[in-house]
Amino acid sequence: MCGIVGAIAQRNVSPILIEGLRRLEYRGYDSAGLALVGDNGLQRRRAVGKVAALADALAASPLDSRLGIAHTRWATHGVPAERNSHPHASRTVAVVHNGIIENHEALRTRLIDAGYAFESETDTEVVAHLLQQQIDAGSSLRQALCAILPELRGAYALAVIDANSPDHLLLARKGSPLVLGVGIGEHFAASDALALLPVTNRFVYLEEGDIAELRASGYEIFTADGTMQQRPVRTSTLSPDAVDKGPYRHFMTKEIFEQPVALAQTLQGRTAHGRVLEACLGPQAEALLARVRNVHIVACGTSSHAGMVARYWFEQIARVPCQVELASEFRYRNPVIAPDTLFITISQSGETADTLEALRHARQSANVAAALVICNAPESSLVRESDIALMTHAGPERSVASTKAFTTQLMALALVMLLMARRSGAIDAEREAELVAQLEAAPRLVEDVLAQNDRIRQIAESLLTKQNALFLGRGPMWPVAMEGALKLKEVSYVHAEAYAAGELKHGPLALVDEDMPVIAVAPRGDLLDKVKSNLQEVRARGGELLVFADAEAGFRDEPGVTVFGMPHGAELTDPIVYTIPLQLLAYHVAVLKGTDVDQPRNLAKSVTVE
Ligand code: HGA
Repeated sequence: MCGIVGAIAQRNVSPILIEGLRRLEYRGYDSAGLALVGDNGLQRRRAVGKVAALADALAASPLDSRLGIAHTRWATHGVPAERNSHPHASRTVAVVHNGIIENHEALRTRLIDAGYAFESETDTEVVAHLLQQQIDAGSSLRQALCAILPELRGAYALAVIDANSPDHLLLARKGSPLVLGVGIGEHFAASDALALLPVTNRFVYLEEGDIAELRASGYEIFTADGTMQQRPVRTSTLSPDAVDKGPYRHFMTKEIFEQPVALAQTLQGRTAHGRVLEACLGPQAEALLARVRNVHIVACGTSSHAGMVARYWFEQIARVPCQVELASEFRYRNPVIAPDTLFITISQSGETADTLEALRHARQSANVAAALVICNAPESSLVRESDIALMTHAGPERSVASTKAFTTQLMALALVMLLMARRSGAIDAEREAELVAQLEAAPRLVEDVLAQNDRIRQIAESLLTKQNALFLGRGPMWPVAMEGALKLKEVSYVHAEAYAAGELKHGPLALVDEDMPVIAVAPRGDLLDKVKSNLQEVRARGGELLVFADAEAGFRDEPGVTVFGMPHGAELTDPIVYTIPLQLLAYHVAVLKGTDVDQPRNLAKSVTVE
C-alpha cells in the first residue's frame, strides 16, 4: 500500500527521500511524489507510475532542501493521476497520508464554503486545507495538527510540513503504521523501517494516537491533548541490502528460493529432541493456553489459505474444534465465539487493516481466552495488540504476491497445533517426535522441488495461451490449490479457480474442455484414489491435466496428462512442499507473459486500508 518517507537534516534530503520510496516500491503503488521546503518555499514534484519517473522529474529540475516528505500512492479515493498524487498542499502546507479519511466529504464541503479550493478528488486533501485553515487563524503547525486530528474519522499515518516552519516535520498515527528514524543531527520518518535502513538503524515505532515533532536535533512524541509520551528506541539488525534482489531477476523468485532457509528459521530454537518447546510462544503462553478448548482463525488472502490448511491439522491431529474465517467478513458480523477460544490472526505485515479490526472486534467477547498472532513483522500493530506472537522469521518479503510468508505461516501454525495436540492429549511423545521430524524435513524437501525449476518453466510454456485454469485438491491440499490459483491470478492475470476435487461434478466440470487446463495437487494418502477418479472425469472431457503427485503414486505421463513427480513427503509437509511448484508455475507464466511480477497491476502489499 502507500508508502511514506520524511526527512529533516543538515544535508540535502531529496536523495534520501527517493531512495526511501524505492525501498517501498514492493508494496505496490500507482504514483509517487515529494514536497521539499527550499529557498523558494514549498516545491512539489509528482508523477504517475514508477518512482523512477519521479526521480527523472527531479533530475530534470533538481531541488536542494533540508526538509521534505515523500509518498507512493495506492489510490483509494480518486484515479491515479498527478493531481491526486501526494503530497497534497494548501498554500504553505504539504501533507502525505496513508489510510482513509472517512468523513472527507463533510469536511470538504465545509472547507469549500470557507473558501478553500480543491485540486484533487482525494480524501487526503482535506487534511492540508484543515491545517492551513488553523494556521491562517494564527496556530503553529503543531497546534494546527493537534486541533484537527480529533476531527478526522478513519485511519491515517500523516507526515506534514509547512514552508513557514522549515525547522520541523510533524507525524501522526492512527490505524496505519509509522516509524521515526533516529540519526545524528538528522531525523527521518517512514511507514516501514526498511525505507530508512541506508540512513539509520535506530527506530521509534509510533503507537496509536501518537503525534511526533521531528527536528534535525531531536524529536518529541505526544498526544493530541499535549501529553508527552516516551517510546523505546529499537536497533534493527536488518542490513540495508535486505531489500536487494541479489542474483535474482525478481523479488518473487528470490523469495521462492529463500524458502528452505526461511522455513529452517521458523523452526530454529522451537523444537528440541522431537518436541515443540512451549517457550516458543513466550512466558505467559502456558497460563493462557491452559484454558483453550477451541480455535478460531481469522486472516485475509494468502494468510487465510494458511489458516484453512491449519484447520485440518487442528481437528485431525490435535482434535480441537477449529473455525477459519476471512477477517473482512468477521469484523462486520456479530459472531458467536465458542467458550475458551484461542483467537489466531495471521498476517505477513501485522498491519492488515481488516485483520487488525477483526482482532479488536473479537476482543469484545469474554470467550476469547487468548489472542495469538502469526506474523513476520515484530514491531507491527497485530503483534502489539495480541497476547502471544509467534514470529515466522521469514525475512523481509518484497514481492506483492506472498510466497515465503505463506509456507512459514504453515510451519508456525503446525507448531501451535502440536502444542495444543500435546496439551489435549491427542498425541503422545512418540507421535509428536514423528510429526516434529516431518517439519524438520520440510526445508530439504522444498530444496528438492526448487531443483526442478527448469522443468516447471517448460510446463509454464504450455499454459501460456490459456485464459483460465482450474486447480483441484482434497483435504488440506484444497487450500493449497486455492493458493496456487491465487498466485496465478495475482501475477499472470490468468483467471484461475480452485475447487475441492469432490466438487468437480457438482458444477465446474461443465467448464472443462481442451481450453481449460486442470491442475491437481495429489500427494499420496487416503484420498489419492478419489483424486484419481476425478482426474479421469477431466480426461474423459478432453481437459488437459497437470498433476503434482508423489513420484511413487503411480501417475504416468500420457497424452493430455503431464505428471510432475514430487518428493515423498508426509501429512505436515505436503501442504508446504506442494505449494512450491504452484508458486514457480505462476511466476514463470507471469515472466513469459511479461507482467510486472513483483508489483502486479492494481495490487498492493501490506493492505493497511479496508
Ligand atoms: N486515501 C488516500 C491514501 C490511500 C492509501 O493509503 N492507500 O494505501 C488516497 O486515495 O490518496
